[in-house]
Amino acid sequence: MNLWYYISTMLCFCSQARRWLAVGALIALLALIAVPPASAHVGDAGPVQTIVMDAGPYELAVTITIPPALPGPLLVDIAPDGAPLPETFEVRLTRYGSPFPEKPAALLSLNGAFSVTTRLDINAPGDWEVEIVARGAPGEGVMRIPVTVFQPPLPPTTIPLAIALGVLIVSLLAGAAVGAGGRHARPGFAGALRVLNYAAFASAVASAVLAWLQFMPLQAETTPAVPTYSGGAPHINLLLATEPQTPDAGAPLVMTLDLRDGATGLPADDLSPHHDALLHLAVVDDSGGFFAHLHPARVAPGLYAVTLVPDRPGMYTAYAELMRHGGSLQVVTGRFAVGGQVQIDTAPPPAPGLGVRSIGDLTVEVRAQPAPLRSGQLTTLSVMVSDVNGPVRDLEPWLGMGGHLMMRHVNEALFSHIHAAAPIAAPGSMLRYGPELRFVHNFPRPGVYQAWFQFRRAGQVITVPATLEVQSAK
Ligand SMILES: [Cu+2]
Repeated sequence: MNLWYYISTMLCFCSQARRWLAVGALIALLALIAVPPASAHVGDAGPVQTIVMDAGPYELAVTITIPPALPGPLLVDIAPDGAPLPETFEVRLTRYGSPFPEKPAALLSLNGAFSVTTRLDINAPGDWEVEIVARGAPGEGVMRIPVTVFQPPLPPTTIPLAIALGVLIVSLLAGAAVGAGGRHARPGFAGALRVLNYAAFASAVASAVLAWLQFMPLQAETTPAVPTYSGGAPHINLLLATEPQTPDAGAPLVMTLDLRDGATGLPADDLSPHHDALLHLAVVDDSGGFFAHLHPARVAPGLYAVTLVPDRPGMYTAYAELMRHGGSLQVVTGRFAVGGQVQIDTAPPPAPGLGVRSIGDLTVEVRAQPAPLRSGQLTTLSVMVSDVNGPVRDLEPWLGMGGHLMMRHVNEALFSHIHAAAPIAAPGSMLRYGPELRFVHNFPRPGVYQAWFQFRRAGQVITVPATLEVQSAK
């Protein structure tokens, strides 16, 4: 008995129930193939992305989850990241570049919760924008987050596979109908059944081969491609403006950052999230006494806005750290002037050097290894954090990191942003850090550096300013 005869006999005499079961399984497989997965294009960090933005008076951490298949729900989770707290949120969705609808897709109230979540229906791949309007007693804040829902093109084997599976289903169904009621033994029916069995067997083999080809390359390309530029994305020019144009110390000012493509001059609206934000902004006055680490809200394509209260008159520098799709991190700067008087009650004294200082109810020791600091050598700077109960081990991730250190040289155009040498935390992680946070750096030049160590505890971001004197290399 040859193999072909054996298989056709098996197919011929398999029970009707088994045939129907096989048809059901094939239909389920077809449904699976018909819905290709969608995935995030933003952040190169997978379908879940947290974005921190300062929208008006509120700092909000928004976690967006791209649907795994289309159509599907886009999950938007909004968590205030400290006081003041808004009371309500309006959430709107639109295609990128189209006006937002008048009527919000969701109206949410915080009501004492840590966060609120809503689902927005996404029915097509491409670029979208999510608008969040936060309202409360201190006022209103707006942010607009660009979201790209990526849908990979169908593999070339999809249509042949669907045809092979279709032939398989039809031949099995026809075989079930022809062979019903014991007719498979009758001469005319037996011949037809044999032909149908051959068709079923051939299409089953073709389906198996095509299915293998269909799913193998998908596993190799789980990360969608991001648009890249030949030779890297052009640089960004920052146009900085303040409202009022000549702000006073002690009064709020609204800073707008207009980002333009260094080649075309058009708005640069392809920022890739990095460290939980599209844009990290450090604002420092020339004395180094004022420091703010902010995350301006995107309000329009390439346009970001943030509110801050400078505490002393003088010249200020804004360092904007950003990353374009297909580019690497870059820092662009802008300058602005503040008038008025020093706010004695809020302006902090000059920052101490290495050693112990008190910050609120914490004792923080700033250390350097090796000491004294010298340029051109690998140096570990660290903060040792303790409170009345001893060393602190419950420092929370902030922007996905255990700690941040921003530094600049007082006389040179040197700005650095260093992260603590510690594990990176995923959104919602329960990872805790402490008591020591270490930062590794190589000072390129001797001189005086202004430094700000930052970490988070009990939901509050703590800033430890320090003045570091770096001697010449030996
Ligand atoms: Cu930041």
